[in-house]
Amino acid sequence: MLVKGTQDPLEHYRTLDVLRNRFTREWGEDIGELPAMDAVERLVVLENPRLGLGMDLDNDGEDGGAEGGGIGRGWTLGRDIGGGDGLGGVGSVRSRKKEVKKETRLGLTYKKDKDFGEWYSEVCVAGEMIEYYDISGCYILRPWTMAIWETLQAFFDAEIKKMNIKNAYFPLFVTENVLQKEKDHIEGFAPEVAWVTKSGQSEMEIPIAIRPTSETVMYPYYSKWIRGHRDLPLKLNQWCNVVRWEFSHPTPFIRSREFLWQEGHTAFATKDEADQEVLEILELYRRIYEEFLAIPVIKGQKSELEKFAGGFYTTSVEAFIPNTGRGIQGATSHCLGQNFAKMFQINFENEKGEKAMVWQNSWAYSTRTIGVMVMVHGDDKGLVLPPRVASVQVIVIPVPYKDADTQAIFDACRSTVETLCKAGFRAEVDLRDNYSPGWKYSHWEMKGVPLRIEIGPKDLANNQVRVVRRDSGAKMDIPMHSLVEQVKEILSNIQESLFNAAKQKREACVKVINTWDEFIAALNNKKLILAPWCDEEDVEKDVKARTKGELGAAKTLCTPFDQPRLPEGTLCFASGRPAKKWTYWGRSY
Ligand code: 87F
Repeated sequence: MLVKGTQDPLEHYRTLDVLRNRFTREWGEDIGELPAMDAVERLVVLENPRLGLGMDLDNDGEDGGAEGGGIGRGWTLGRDIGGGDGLGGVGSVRSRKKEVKKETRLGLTYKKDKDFGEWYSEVCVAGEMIEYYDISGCYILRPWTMAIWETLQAFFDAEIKKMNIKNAYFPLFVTENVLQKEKDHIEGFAPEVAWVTKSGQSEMEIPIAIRPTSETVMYPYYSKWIRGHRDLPLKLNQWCNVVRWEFSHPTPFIRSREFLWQEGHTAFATKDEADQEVLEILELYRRIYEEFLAIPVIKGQKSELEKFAGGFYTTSVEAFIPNTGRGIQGATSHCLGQNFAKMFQINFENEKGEKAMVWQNSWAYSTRTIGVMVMVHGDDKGLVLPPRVASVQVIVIPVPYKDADTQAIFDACRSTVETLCKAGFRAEVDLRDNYSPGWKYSHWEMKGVPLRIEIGPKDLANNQVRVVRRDSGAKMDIPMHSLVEQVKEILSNIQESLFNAAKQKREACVKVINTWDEFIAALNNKKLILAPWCDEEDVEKDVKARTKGELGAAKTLCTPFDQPRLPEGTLCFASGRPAKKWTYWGRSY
């Protein structure tokens, strides 16, 4: 939509060069002296598939940077940018003011609070985390995603190595025979197993399954490798992909048909050792969520109904998505007991020379972690990345002005990045000359970069930089000489703020209830429900049946290790029987 002046100028011209404010016919060809944008009051390029991002640009001649304030300003809240004017070099200086009200926006079509599902998909794509693929439920993980995954991987891999857990790699395929060994537990999962039935045009003699998890792939070899107590513990981990052919609504990261994970499989001589490891691993999962992704989680034990059927007991970290009122299992650490040892004959000769069965654990976290991060921190401007996992923590953007010394500004940007990188930050500069500063602000906001540094003529003159926080939009000028110290402090403050804000939001959703009526009211209010429960399987089944509906049934999320006091005589909210524990309930992903 072009308003005022020429009706349809884009029909005649190949490109609108917003950086130079010129219409062009071919790339780079300047076809006249008339500045293009002067004729335009408002330019809306919404959802233009060629441009990718939607734009709504107002010709107010400002760069969208922060107004007002000089050296020594403190943080100012409230944003006047959101997209800048997109006019680049023309009028790109903070001090220039015009009458026209600013209403510039480059961004998302959907709002987080209004259309959460659509917002989530849009933010994953526009933030360049995900690209949709032509097979439903399969997604391309773009470098912006993989960098986060690699950060989490580096942390976890180093931690498990300290625990003397070794990496291995087992094949992707498993025969039907071996898969069936686990048939009691596989039964419920069978529809999700994907099979290879053909090679070229010929049917395979024996179809082979693609691993949905690797118990059946690995344990025959555990049986072979473990002979005596000196072979124990056997502690292996593998980083790999798995395939589960889900039929419910696929969602990037959260429910995809192929995903990346680590799966740990360990075998011990004693239950005590296994028990201890379950909790050690669970603590690492808590740290991934809380220390890296800035997401609060609840550690606890799964109910009998919700545990891994093949295991002895299951522990998990549970996160919560306030917008949908749904819990989400963040990662699981299972004690398998001796169930698989029986199935796969994983025996050893103990110190007394007797035959014994091993105790086993298995544990996993997946790329789902990243989806939870997008859901919890993202906002209407796009992704919000916690500094500890952001592959770019600081983006430096030059804000040139036609009369200013552009080269000097570019040099200052480069040297700022160099200083930051030398100090150990992940910083980059965006020197592209085909995008305006305003466009770049929006672009990097969409990608969730925690901190933006703008350098314009005034900053150069004052030997300072302007920094803008992604989480709050707060702005501050900082003198060059204290750049490193201040950036360090701001980034660690952003990390902490994100966690605190997420925790506060979650806490506001927790509802402690005692009766069925309170339970239903809380469920309808999208709460994370903490209820006294008798811990009987039939009662959980009954609650599921009674809450079945369009939004999905309520179920137990976990029984938190951190138990509030349960006053004597407290009754189960659902059955009226004596309550045994406090348990979290809710709808979940
Ligand atoms: C889908 C198809 C076939 C989950 C499945 O949690 C089998 C399964 O066994 C299956 N979906 N599971 C449970 C996985 C249990 C366990 N495996 C190792 C873990 C941690 C890592």
